[in-house]
Amino acid sequence: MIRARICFGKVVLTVAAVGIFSSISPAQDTYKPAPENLKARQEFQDDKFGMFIHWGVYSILGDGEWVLHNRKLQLHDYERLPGFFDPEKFDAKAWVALAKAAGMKYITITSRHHDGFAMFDSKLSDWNIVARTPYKKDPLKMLADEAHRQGIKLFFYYSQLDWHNPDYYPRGRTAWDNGRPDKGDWNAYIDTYMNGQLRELLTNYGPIGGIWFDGMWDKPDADWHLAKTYALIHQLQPTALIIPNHHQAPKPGEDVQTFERDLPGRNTAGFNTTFVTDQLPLESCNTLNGSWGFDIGDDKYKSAEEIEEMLVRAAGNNSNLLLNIGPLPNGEIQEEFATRLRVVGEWLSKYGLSIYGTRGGPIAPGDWGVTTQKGDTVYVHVLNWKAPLLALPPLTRQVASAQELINGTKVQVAQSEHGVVFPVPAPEKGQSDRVIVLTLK
Ligand code: FHN
Repeated sequence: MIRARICFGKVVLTVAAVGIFSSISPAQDTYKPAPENLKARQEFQDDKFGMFIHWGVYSILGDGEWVLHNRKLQLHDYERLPGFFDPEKFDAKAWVALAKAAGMKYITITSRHHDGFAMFDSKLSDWNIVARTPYKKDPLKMLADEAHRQGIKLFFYYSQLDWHNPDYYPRGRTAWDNGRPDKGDWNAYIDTYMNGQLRELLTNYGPIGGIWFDGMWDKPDADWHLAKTYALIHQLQPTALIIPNHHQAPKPGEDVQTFERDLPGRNTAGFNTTFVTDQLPLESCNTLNGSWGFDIGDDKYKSAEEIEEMLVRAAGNNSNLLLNIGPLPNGEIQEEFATRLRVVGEWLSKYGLSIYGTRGGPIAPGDWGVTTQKGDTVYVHVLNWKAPLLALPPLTRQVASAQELINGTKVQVAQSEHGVVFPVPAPEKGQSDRVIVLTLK
């Protein structure tokens, strides 16, 4: 059911395709990460916890970021939304401060989602917040400046899938009922439009943490010119990490493997690969309630304890957690999100030692809990264990001493070739994690 009405007259390409990428080598098959890129990967792993933000003109409708597709809205109707998107309560300082209060070390925000609407000042098209909204300002610039001021990294989510630009053609799996036209120039879309916008994001916002790609799954067999795009990013900012949410095994030029609503190697969500690389940092993203973009009917908020457990399980699986909130259309972050995040931040001020800067520990994660490790220290996170003694598989190194993280109380450890056994304190009310610190000889 393709409707042939064309309503894209407003897409204006102002950058010529020829010449702008002439200095970019497409030799990504031989991609060797620059030393500063490798350092950025390590820092990323150390950071462990990030804030994901889905925010766009769709937020007005309070029905998630897929509302255009799900409600089969016509593009000319959807194009009315920017006319009343005026987030007068948006406060970059408060957003960054909240992320920091939550113990998050980076923010990943939608620079544009599948509706293609740029939440930044783009010269590639007027389908952007500065040109089309009464707000007329660039929130990503304010956020980038504030992130730099407060010392937190900023990543840009960028949807390769675009439901608005006619050159995103042939269409993929989504948005067939929105009056999109039946012709377009795919190469122009990728080489001129998308790469042009990426160049803006990597040029006009100071040092950024990286680009978080989404949407390739819409056309898994298409030629996305990845080598060219990845080379552009690495040339413009070698420290910027490429994080592709294509749900496949990592490809040359990518810097992080990410998993959606699942821990690495799991596929309960139904779209992740179970292949897990041991060459790249890992990240798992999830939602604080059930939605990415603001959904007025969604009150399935996870408790602070559930979020803490998600973070601990991610760390024990050698992964970061990127936790999403969908701000209101007026720019506010609702209290239901903020209060929970602050509680997690307080918890991290006590337990952060066992999370930040660690890697997955020596013992396989299980329902009982996980381990993390930093140098000679192993943190045993007991998450789901009711018995007074815990027996773990053998460690290759001797335990020199053991104590409870929270109060330093000494723990008696019995170690043999059969394993490591120690008592675990009874959990206190609302306690998500009991951490035993093992110092190895
Ligand atoms: O379709 C998107 C969805 O809206 C959201 O952005 C998530 C975040 O991981 N990713 C997509 C689907 O893979």
